[in-house]
Amino acid sequence: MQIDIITIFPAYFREAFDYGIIRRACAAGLVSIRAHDLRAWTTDKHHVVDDRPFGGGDGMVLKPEPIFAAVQSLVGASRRESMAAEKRVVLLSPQGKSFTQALAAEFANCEQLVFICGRYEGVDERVAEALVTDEISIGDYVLSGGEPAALVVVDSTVRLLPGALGSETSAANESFSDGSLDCPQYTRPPEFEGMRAPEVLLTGHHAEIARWRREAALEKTKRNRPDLLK
Ligand code: 9D3
Repeated sequence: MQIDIITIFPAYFREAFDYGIIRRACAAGLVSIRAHDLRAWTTDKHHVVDDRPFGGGDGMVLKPEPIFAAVQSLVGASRRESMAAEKRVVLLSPQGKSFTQALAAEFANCEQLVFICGRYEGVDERVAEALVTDEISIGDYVLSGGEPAALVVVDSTVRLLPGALGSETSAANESFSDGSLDCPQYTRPPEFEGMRAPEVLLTGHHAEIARWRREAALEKTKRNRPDLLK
């Protein structure tokens, strides 16, 4: 898989993929991830990527020309209809659809993902209208730009690539695929500052441990994420 990130802050991503599962996936050749400076696709002397909004208002809007040129050079097309189904052009924006595990699984089946990181007050809407296949938000809170959202989407997608996870874990048997959260985990010491790990976990009684874990996971889900049980 090829992943290209279009941003005015390429250095933000410098070490972001150098850790853990994502690093292993890159090293194994499952994916190649590159961050590109949007300014490389400007044609004016001062490499201007933004301009004032038509109709007035505060802040600046990312201009369409450098973004269309960037996608044309990275994908080989600058209209959504002329792109292969296995290529997706993703705009990270507060106005997007909510990102979900199901969409991460869809992205994991693609051959190329291009992420456009918004900044300022927004991105010229012709980008969303004609170029982008998926306009995505990662949740209902305000970020200062699309870059942290791109990290989140890339991380959750790349770990789903076949071979990215060790054989001990499989993406299929994770939380969010079955509608409840993971159970609480404990490790040594059995008592820490007066707090004991649940005795049942120390017994080696596998059937009782499994039952305790199911119930503890359900309790935790009721308390922290009742929406998952509805
Ligand atoms: C809706 C807020 N806008 C009102 C004028 C201003 C604005 C806030 C934040 C415009 C851009 C941004 C930058 N955020 C993103 O680019 C972004 C984002 C987010 O803020 N929250 C959740 N997901 C995402 S994906 C990209």
